[in-house]
Amino acid sequence: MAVILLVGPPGAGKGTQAERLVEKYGWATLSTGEALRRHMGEGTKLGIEAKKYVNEGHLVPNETVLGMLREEMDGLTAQFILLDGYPRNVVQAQTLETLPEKYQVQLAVHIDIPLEKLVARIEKRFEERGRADDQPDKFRNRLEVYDSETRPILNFYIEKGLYHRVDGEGSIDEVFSRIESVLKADSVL
Ligand code: B4P
Repeated sequence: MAVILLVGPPGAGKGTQAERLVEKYGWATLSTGEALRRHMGEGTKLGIEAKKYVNEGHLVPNETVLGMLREEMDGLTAQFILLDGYPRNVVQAQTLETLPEKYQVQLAVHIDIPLEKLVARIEKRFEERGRADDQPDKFRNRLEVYDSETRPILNFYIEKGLYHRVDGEGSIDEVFSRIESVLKADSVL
């Protein structure tokens, strides 16, 4: 077992591409955003705590997310785990390195996309699904948090030789085949 990270700004398509990879290759996926939304929907203690941060477009405290991540990861058995939305800052990236060998990162795939494209996608998703954190002012917060807290993890993985950039513009199929090329080049596929 090994971990493949999908990294990118909110709305880059991490969740969308993870779903496609799971469908085609039968891997496991774990989205911290989805897991937090599930806890929020079920009104668990963790969900009530997370809601204050998620709905404002802020990051949930590291310890809260880590506890949830460990719990979710321990139930997975696939050859690869696609981690979508974790790590979100350098401390989370360092924390991931302290987990057992089977949870170590083999590859960090950065889905890179210009800001204007993200805004259009999220506006569309807000109209369709009404996610509280997709409201324009909350979404702006999420982009700022991405720039200040999450972007630095790209360098963290560049320095470790695990970083791969994928152009996130174009159709879902086009982005998917670019990700497949990266995975083939790294002998994951
Ligand atoms: P996430 O759930 O991770 O954010 P997301 O916006 O859903 O990102 P994703 O890139 O997955 O977008 P998607 O595929 O849906 O996080 C939400 C919140 O949870 C965070 O703000 C934070 O509060 C909290 N959180 C999560 N992880 C955390 C952590 N580790 N630590 C602390 N807090 C954490 O794509 C977006 C839209 O674009 C979709 O509607 C999709 O249909 C569309 N789309 C995708 N690809 C497309 C393409 N190629 N062309 C056109 N449209 C496309």
